[in-house]
Amino acid sequence: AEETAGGAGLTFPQGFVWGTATASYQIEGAANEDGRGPSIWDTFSRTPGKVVGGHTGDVACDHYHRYADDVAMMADLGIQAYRFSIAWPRIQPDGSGPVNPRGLDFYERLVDELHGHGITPIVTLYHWDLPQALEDRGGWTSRETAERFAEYAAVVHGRLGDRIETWTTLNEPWCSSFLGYGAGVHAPGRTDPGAAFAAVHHLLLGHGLAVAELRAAGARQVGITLNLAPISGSDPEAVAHVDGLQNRIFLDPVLRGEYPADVVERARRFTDWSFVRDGDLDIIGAPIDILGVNYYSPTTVRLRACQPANPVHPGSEGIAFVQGDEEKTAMGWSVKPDGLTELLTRLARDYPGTPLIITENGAAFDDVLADGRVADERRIAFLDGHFRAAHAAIEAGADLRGYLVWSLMDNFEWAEGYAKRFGLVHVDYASQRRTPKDSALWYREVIRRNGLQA
Ligand code: GBH
Repeated sequence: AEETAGGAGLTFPQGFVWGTATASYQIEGAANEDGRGPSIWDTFSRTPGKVVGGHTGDVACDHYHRYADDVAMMADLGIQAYRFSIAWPRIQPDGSGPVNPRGLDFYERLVDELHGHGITPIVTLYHWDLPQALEDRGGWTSRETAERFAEYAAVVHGRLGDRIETWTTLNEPWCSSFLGYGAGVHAPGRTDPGAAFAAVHHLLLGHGLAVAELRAAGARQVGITLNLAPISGSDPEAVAHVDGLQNRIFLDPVLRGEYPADVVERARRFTDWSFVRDGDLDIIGAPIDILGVNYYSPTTVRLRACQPANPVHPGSEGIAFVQGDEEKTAMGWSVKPDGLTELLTRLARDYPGTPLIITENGAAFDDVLADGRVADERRIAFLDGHFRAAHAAIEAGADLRGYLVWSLMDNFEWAEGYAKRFGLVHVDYASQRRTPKDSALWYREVIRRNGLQA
């Protein structure tokens, strides 16, 4: 597995962290074990028609039982850091009140196993598996959920605080709000743009309240992960609309303590913003130590009369989302490594002073396992291109500290079920056998060299 995708050799800064990422509902399985309560993704995935093939996370990669082998496999692959998420419904089955110690036990075992193999754990406190009991009381449209989230964060820190350096609060609140409450393609499957904006605010408030709890408890490094994308197009108004709803509605409150005025105006059709209370933005804008960036592809927009609104972008009537003839992944997403350079340099320019880490980047391709091998040269080329793009951003001044590839292994790809494979490691769901793909062996070399071979 020595093939490289071409280009000059290059080396990353000393101390640059290479790793992989996963999320609880996508890999753990054991949905009904050791006192775990139901989450919105259990409910959603069991609702006919919501997930391709009717797949659920009931078994997934069975990581809950196989975590020790999975950690050993990561160590074999030279992985330096592992980003995983904690399932809130394992810790508080009802979303509040009594703590389930067996849930905490699992993550303590996982973290100890990682440390035992010299792998740095990076915790995500919320990667979309909201306890169903909280959704039944309004979910993220309710202010109460933000308060419960901060309590949950404190509970987790109470058990793991002495062995975790880096905490991130939320994964991709854009997906939770606009896909979950606006477009209904993710759990909880609501289709109300007004609810999506309320969810945005309460997710951000939950982030801010959790940051305060983590700080008070002495957490060393605290941040949030956002899915961000450069938006381009010839019409500035269309670009501002989509950039506002995709990027600035999260970046500005977290890093500047304010909602962008144009986004507030654009959303007035759907909400009067009465859920924003005095003092909330001070809480949300409290300093963070690191910004997690998830990058998959850029977005290009164009004005087109009579174009109906894209349900994931409220108010986007007249704006068409266009794609060129560039390569697409199995998700249909454009392969555009340059977008990553553009995104990172924009963050360094518009939001200076916050160190960055890529908490997710990767791709699904139609992998074939044959004779114990997956020759996924397209994934190698994808990663090679994106690593080069990240390096270019560092050269241009972006303070990028690390790179976590999505994903360690094939897993439950949300509404796409198990049909889409993002892993560096192939999973045979019948046998639960793991097979490192060629990309995993190539990545091991990248990590060993801290860079790319010519
Ligand atoms: C992440 O979300 C999640 O954090 C992770 O759990 C998930 O498994 C992984 O990515 C892969 O999906 O249609 O070309 O406009 C990804 C968020 C938002 C990225 C929508 C792609 C649309 C690209 N995605 N975006 S396009």
